[in-house]
Amino acid sequence: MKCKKCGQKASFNMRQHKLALCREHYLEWVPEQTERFIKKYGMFTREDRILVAVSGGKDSLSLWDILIRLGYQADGMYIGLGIDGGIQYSSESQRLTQEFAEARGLKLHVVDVEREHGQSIPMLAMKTHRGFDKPCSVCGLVKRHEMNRIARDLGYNVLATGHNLDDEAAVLFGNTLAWEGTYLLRQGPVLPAADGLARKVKPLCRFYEREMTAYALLSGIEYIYEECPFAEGSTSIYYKELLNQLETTRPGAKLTFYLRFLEARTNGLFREKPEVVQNMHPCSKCGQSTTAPDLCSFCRMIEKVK
Ligand code: Q46
Ligand code: ZN
Ligand code: ZN
Repeated sequence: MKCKKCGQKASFNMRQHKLALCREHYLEWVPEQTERFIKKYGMFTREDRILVAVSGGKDSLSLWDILIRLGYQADGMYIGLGIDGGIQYSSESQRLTQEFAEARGLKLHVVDVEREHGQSIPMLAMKTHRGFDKPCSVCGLVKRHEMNRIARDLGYNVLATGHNLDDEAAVLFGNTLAWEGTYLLRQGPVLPAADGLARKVKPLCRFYEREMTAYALLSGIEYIYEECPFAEGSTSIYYKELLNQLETTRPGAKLTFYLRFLEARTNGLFREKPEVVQNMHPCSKCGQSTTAPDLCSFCRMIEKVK
């Protein structure tokens, strides 16, 4: 297999794009494509202050790397979840993230959930009885809340996450199985800013997971290979496996599924339930917008465990 651009031996082949590239051209191609998606979906400009949520995994570190290469103002934020024991997931991912930032002279904000709110994610999950064995719902709530809080307090207007096509297709698959209109409407490359919450963007949403793995490996980014121990057996991993089977027999199926959805969404196929919009108001404690009567679900959880 030869590189389509220079004719040298290709390092990476993308069946779904009918494109093979050498290392050098692959490392050019990924940022070029990212820039194209940023413009196409109107994600941000070089004037925006971007906060990248970094977990120490290949996607978020690659995203940060790409945005810096492209000349955007992008700082990082790492949230310490306190998920240790066994593979020391949190401490190891934090170490790799800090090393990544130091080696490149980048600004990284580290938020430790336990130091900030008195409880780690596993402790919160246990005390609230929300997922004794799987703290993922608590974890998602905390991560969302903390990202919004840091972006607001430190004056970032854009929040970028490293979700790739496999992530987005799996979420889409789940939401489609249940025809979750409100979720479907809110899923996309850009979620506009609203009620003091920063705009949320996913610049990698059109890259396959294996494309991002190749990018991280070929550019020599050191990332945590292990997934969070709680990810094992999750529904989203099951959906990813199903979609991978489909992709094997029909290369490009995942991308088509996602892109056609974006088209349908733009064409007004999904609508938000009117009551959701009407009931939005700021939480009386933290000020983030919520549909709950007084405190948002994050603040209610923190009150409960106190
Ligand atoms: S970090 Fe948190 Fe994930 Fe671990 S506890 Fe679940 S949600 S699996 S992306
Ligand atoms: Zn080449
Ligand atoms: Zn609140």
